[in-house]
Amino acid sequence: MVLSGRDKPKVTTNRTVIRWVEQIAELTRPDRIYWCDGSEREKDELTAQALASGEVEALDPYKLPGCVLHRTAQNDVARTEGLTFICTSGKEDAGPTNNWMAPDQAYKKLGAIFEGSMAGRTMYVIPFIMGVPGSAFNKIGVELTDSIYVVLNMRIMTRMGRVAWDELGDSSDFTRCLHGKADLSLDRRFICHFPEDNTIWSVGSGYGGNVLLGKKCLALRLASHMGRREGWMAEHMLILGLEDRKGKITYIAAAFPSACGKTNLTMLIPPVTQPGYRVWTVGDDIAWMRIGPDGRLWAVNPEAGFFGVAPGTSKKSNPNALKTVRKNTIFTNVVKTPQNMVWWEGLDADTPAEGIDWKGEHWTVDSDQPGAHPNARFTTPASQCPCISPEWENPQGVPISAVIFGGRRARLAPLVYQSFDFQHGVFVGATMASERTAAQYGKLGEVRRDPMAMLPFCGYNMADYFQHWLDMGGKISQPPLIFHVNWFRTDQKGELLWPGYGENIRVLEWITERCAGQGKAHKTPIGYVPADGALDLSGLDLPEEVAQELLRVDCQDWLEELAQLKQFFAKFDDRRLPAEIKAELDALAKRLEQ
Ligand code: OXD
Ligand code: MN
Repeated sequence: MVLSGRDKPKVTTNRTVIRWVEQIAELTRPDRIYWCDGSEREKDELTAQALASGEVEALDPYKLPGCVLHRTAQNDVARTEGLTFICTSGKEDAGPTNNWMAPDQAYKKLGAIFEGSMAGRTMYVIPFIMGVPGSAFNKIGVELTDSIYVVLNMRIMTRMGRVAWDELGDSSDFTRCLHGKADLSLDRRFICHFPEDNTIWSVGSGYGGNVLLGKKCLALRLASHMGRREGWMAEHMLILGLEDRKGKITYIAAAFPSACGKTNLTMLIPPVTQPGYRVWTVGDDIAWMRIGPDGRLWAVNPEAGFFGVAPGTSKKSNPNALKTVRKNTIFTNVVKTPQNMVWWEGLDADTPAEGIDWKGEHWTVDSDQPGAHPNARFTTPASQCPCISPEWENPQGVPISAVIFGGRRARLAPLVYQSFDFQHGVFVGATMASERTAAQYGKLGEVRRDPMAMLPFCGYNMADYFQHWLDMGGKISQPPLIFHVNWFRTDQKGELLWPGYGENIRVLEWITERCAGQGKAHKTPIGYVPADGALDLSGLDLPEEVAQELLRVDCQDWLEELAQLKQFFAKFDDRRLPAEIKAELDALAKRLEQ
């Protein structure tokens, strides 16, 4: 098919892009093709169209200027990991933790669903940059989609439009991203990644994590693959700068599973008891890290916005996020109040007596159903965040002094511990686990192993991924220190022991002290925990026995954990699993037995 008339692009002359768009249009047969330029006028026009079609709804234009509300289909509210595939020629290259489909079979299967699926619809062509324009870290993608919601979200989450066409020029080096809503049925929903072709096809969903293809699909699944090939790392990590009382900023990258508080931690406001500290946000979800000329690891946030979990976001948990979302934000699956404001469980303010819930139905505060979906989201520009780091768009990134791994463990893991060295740190990351949250389908609360919080996002065999971490460690002359945190330890009654939120600064303080060669620690079989008195607990009403319980390492519990770890690692081909991981397992067993 050759594009003609209004379907012809005015924004690019890139032959490879045009030929590919023609090819996809032949398959999906849209009524028209719209080439995005990223302008404000385009945003206004598309928003007006989306309002007219009901795809988004208006909110109070004075209190929430530039904001709209969207509801997904009821069967389409989270990432569908069971329908997400890595399509490499060899099955073993996807590994035992990914779903795999042969590339030919995947193109055929999804091709049949895409066929004619855009008839009566517009296909939007969205060029986007993951990374900062002009940075050597950049990757460029072009997403074709039949969803205006996707276009409006991609405007916030990426640098898109003319800036991306300019950056791409005539190059054929871009990720080919195809998304179609098709009929949104679960049995015709697939999210397929083709690392060997730099291609992503996603069909049958309208949920952000499945359809904003720059985010999880490109910036993690494909990028992790690219990073391995090109010698860098794509990680599911927030990036923050912690400024101390002397004005020194230490940059930290931290991996937590989805919906475990990355956005809250990266926007943390220290309590009044900890004056002089300040947290600067660089990113809340993804870090691309390379070795700099100084031998340190430098990290860039490739995104331009936050796609954060709304429920639980409150003045207490994250006042900076609430300030960020006051304008130019897309709210998905939250409650709409009669005043055209938004509300969600855990907002702890302005609770409406009634409203329209995430399903679009009348809802009252006495309802036994939540008004907002537990995985309701806000999509908001990072530039609006009050604590955005002045370095967040630095094309070189920021130097990382510490890496934190964390999970939601009611019992096992102490509040914080430090690995013995980089290799042991890789093992700590590889053995991460967390209780399941609402960001993915499945049973809530169940413990699942989630190495480096990358289980759903690693685009290749995780055994090779562990090896890549170890190889990178061998090349970084000034490696970051590696820590593990657990804000979620509970007592016998299931009550959280640690106050969390802003008080987490106390743990970050100890971590930065360790990075500066200070901060006292005590050696345990699993790593270094803060020595008595090393964690600043002043002004915190925490009984001594609770403080001790938070840092306790129970060898019996860890021996049970060890058995589960062995089971998890047994999933991998023994020849592929790095010897260093096996050595660390043995070493942990020995230390525990002693
Ligand atoms: C996210 C996720 O949306 O991890 O960031 O699910
Ligand atoms: Mn995430």
